[in-house]
Amino acid sequence: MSNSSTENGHGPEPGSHENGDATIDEDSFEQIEKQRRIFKIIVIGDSNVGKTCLTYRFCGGKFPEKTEATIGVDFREKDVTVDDETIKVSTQSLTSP
Ligand SMILES: Nc1nc2c(ncn2[C@@H]2O[C@H](COP(=O)(O)OP(=O)(O)OP(=O)(O)O)[C@@H](O)[C@H]2O)c(=O)[nH]1
Ligand SMILES: [Mg+2]
Repeated sequence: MSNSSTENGHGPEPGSHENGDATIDEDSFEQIEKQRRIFKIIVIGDSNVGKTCLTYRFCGGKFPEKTEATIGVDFREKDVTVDDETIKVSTQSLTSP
């Protein structure tokens, strides 16, 4: 089976999208490789016990001045390096029933 891009001895031009694949430079690829693991933390608890403050403090590094009751889900993310691997920690603070 032949491939039109190699039949004439020439491969695809660097950066070409001949095969429909988007090209990606090495740095970006390494970045994706390093960040591919995502750890998800779900915080559940009674109303007004500090769930939003806890995730805000963890992801933002400081305690919020004031908070309001969460309606639905409160998403936050933070990159954390563990043993030379950068992981993404995703927190979800859920509203209480
Ligand atoms: N003293 C003290 N107050 C806190 C602490 N954590 C949160 N609070 C206060 O508790 C109140 C409620 O905090 P939230 O983080 O909004 O609570 P929550 O659990 O997300 O509340 P809901 O979204 O309504 O379920 C706020 O007035 C905070 O300032 C803490 O560690 N110490
Ligand atoms: Mg909340």
